[in-house]
Amino acid sequence: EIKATVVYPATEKHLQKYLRQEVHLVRETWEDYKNITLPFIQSQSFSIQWVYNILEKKAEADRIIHENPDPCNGFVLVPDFKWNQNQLEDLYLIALIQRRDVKSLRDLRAEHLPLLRNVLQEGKEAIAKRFGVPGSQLRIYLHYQPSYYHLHVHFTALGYDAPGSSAERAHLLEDVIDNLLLDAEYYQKRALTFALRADEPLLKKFQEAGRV
Ligand code: G7M
Repeated sequence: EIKATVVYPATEKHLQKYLRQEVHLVRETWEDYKNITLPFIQSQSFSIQWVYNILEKKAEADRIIHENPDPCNGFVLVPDFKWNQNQLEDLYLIALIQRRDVKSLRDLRAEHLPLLRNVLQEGKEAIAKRFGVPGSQLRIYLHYQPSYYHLHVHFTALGYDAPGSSAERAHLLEDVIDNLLLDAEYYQKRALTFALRADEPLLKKFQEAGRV
C-alpha cells in the first residue's frame, strides 16, 4: 500500500528537490535558449555518466528490454529507476539514444526523424512483447527541461499519473514527430514553457535577464 523512495547519499540538491517550493513558469524563446539556457547548461556539470554506462553495458546490462545498436538512429530501452517492475500500473521505461550530440528537445531537427520513429515503433513493440501493454495504453513523451541533457524518451502506463507528465513539462513523441514534419526547425523557432522551482539557478538567470 505504501511506496517510498530512498535517496542515499542525499546531497543538498536532493533535499531541495523534495522540499515543497514555490514554482514559476518560464516561457523560453529560441533567443532565450541561446543566450540564457544553453550557456547555463554548458557551465554546469550535469553528470550523464550513468547514461553512457548503460549504453556501454557497464551498468544495468541485464535490465535492457530492447536495443537498436545503430550509432545514429539506435537506442537502448531500460526500466526507469522509478519502476520496480512488480506491477504494470506504474510501468515506466526510458529510451536512451545512442548518439551523444542531442541534448534535448531544443536540438531536434528533421534529420532526427528516423531516430524518433525507431524509438516510437520499436519501443512500443518491445513493451507489448515483454509486458503485454499495447501502445494505446502508453504515454510516450520527452521532458523539457529534462534533468539530464542526453536525449531520452519516457514510456509510462497511461493510467499512471507519473511525476513530470504535466502540460508544462511533457511533450508527446508523436506530436514532436508531427511538428518536425511540418517544419524541420520547429524547435529552433517556437517558445517553450516550463516550470522552475524558486531555488533553481536557471530561474535566477532568467530573472537577471528580466525574462521572468
Ligand atoms: O527527463 P528527465 O531527465 O527528467 O528524466 C530522467 C529519468 O531518468 C528519470 O525518470 C529518472 O528516474 C531516470 N534515471 C535517472 N538515473 C540516474 C537513472 C539510472 O541510473 N538508471 C535508470 N534506469 N534510470 C535513471
